[in-house]
Amino acid sequence: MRSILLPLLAVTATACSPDYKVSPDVSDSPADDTAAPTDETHDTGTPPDGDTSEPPDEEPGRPIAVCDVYPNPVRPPTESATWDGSASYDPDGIPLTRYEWTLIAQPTGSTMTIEGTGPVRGGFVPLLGGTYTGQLVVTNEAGIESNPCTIDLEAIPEEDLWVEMYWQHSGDDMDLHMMAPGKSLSQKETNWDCYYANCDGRDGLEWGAAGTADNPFLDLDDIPGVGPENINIDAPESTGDYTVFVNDYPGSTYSAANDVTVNIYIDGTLLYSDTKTVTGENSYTTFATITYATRTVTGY
Ligand SMILES: [Ca+2]
Ligand SMILES: [Ca+2]
Ligand SMILES: [Ca+2]
Repeated sequence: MRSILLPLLAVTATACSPDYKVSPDVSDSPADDTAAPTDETHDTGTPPDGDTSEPPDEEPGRPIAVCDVYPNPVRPPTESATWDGSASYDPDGIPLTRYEWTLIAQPTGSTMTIEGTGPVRGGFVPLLGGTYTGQLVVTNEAGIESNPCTIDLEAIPEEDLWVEMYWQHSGDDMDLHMMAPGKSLSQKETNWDCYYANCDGRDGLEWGAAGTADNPFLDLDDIPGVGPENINIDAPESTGDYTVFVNDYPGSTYSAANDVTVNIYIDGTLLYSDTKTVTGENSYTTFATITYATRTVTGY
C-alpha cells in the first residue's frame, strides 16, 4: 500500500516528475544529436539530470548550475539527504569557483538551512514532512554567476500513521499526546496515552497485537524550542479511533496565546492540518480523531 501511495503524493504535492532518481546520472539523458557522448564537459548543454531539476537557463557567457538532491523522497526525521551541484559546468570551460546553495522554501514550522561549502552538501535531515526547495547559483573564475537552478526535496513519512506538532513561541513546553484506539481522555497519562513520559524513542508502548508494528513511538520531543514533536506508528490498528491532543505543560510558564499546529499523515499523505490557539497553562486541547480503517481524520 505504501509503495502505491507515495508516488501519488509526490505528484500532487509538487507537480514535479514522479521519477525519483537516487543518484546523479548523466549517462541516460536522451541525446539531442548524434554527437559522441562527452560526459565530462556536457558541451551540448543538455541538462544532465533534467528530469528532477528545472532545466538550466542557457545564456551565452554564463556558467550553468545543475541541481540534484538524493535520496528523494527522504524519510523524516532520521534520513539524510544530499544536495549535489557537482554536475554544474561552464560551456566555455572556465573553472567554477563558487557554489551557493540556498534553501528557498520549506514547510511551515521548519527552520532549516543548507550548511557547508562547495558543490555537495550532505547531512540535510528534515524533521517535518513536506517540500524543501533548494536553489543553486554557481560562479566561474571570471566572476560570472549562473542563473539559479532549483530542485524540490520531498520529505515523506514512511510510517502509515505520522502525527507532527510544532508551536509558535518558545519558552512554552507543548506536549503531543495520542490515545490508543477506544480509550477515552480520562485515561490520559497512562500507558494508553503515548507522550514524552512513556513513549520516547524506539521503545514506544506495547499497543495492539503482539509485536512492534502497531506500537506508537514518540520520535521527537522538544521542551525549550518550538518543536517539532512527532508520534508515529508503522502499521496502525484498524479497530477504533486514535485521539490526538496537546497538553500545555506547566513546567515552563508562558501563559500568552501560542499557536499550535498539528499535521497528520496517513500512508504518507497529509490528510489533516490545523492550528489552534492555546493560552494559559496545563490545558488539554483535542485536535483530531483518526480512524485508520477508513483512512479518515476528524478534526475538533
Ligand atoms: Ca514538549
Ligand atoms: Ca503491538
Ligand atoms: Ca502556556
